[in-house]
Amino acid sequence: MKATAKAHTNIALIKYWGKRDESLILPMNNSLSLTLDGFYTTTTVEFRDNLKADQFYLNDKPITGPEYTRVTKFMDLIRGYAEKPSIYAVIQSINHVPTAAGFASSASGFAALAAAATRALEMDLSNQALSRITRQGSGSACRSILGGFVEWEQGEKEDGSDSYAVQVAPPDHWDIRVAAVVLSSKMKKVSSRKGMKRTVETSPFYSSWVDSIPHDLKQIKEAIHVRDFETVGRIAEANCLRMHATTLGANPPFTYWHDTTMAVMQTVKDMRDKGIPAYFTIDAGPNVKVIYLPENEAEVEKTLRTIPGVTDVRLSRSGQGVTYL
Ligand code: 2P0
Repeated sequence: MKATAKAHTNIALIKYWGKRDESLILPMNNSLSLTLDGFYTTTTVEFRDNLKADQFYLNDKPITGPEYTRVTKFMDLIRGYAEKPSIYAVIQSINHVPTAAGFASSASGFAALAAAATRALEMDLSNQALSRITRQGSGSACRSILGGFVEWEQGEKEDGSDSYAVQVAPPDHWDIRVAAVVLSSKMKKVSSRKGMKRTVETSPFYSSWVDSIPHDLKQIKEAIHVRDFETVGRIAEANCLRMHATTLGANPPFTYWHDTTMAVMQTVKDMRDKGIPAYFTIDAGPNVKVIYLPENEAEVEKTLRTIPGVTDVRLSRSGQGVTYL
């Protein structure tokens, strides 16, 4: 009754921003991401007969409080699916996702946890079924079940049975790279969960955001298929800007951007003016991710490192989906 799984984080090129069902974690729109090989979580789940509750260790430290509650509630869900309601586990997670790099470790974290726990319970699930379960831990995590370019289909059903991730192209389809630009700024103030909820409930720009998704998705999938980098980058950047515009219309308004965030955005545009194809995207925090092609790696990294306020640049390639160790 023991299994270990490894899952990578992912970066959304078409963002997930807003839920239509908060408890089942059903999104308002489809999203599309690239799974990244550089940042991952490894989780071991071992069920033991003598335990009266789960134990959760993150990077070898015992975890309590809200973080523990979120994990054990997710384990309850998996126990429910397995029809084994009162068997508890020791969960050991090692995060290779630098929090400072602005990646939500929840994506790789819940993907690795779902994979390890269901494997330990010998549930033998398809990727589709595993993605559906993972989604209920954290939305973006359902995309990390698969490698390469991945689309999370929002689905229409109230029970969420048609809301899961599908692979658009495998990692070896296209060597496209991502630089995570780390800023010296502090932790974000509005969590993505609270930020998207406030935006859905109060921003008059929200419906325009949702309306814009099908066109972005159609175009970006065509461009991924033919490896048209400029179209992929242009759409991803515009989609990111539109997502962030919804937060400015929220009540109370907010933004995840800092001054250095905008300095990085400007530098990326300047690189393009000099003929280097690079595009930015930003999640629910101040850090910036830059997508570029392998032949421009040295120049992109060097340029990003010169920006005042940038403390680190971490490079990553396209990564694979969940694996079992
Ligand atoms: C994304 N983000 O598509 C978007 C873009 C942030 C901005 O998914 O509430 O941690 O657990 O479903 O998945 C972050 O939200 O939120 C996110 P929950 P999650 O990557």
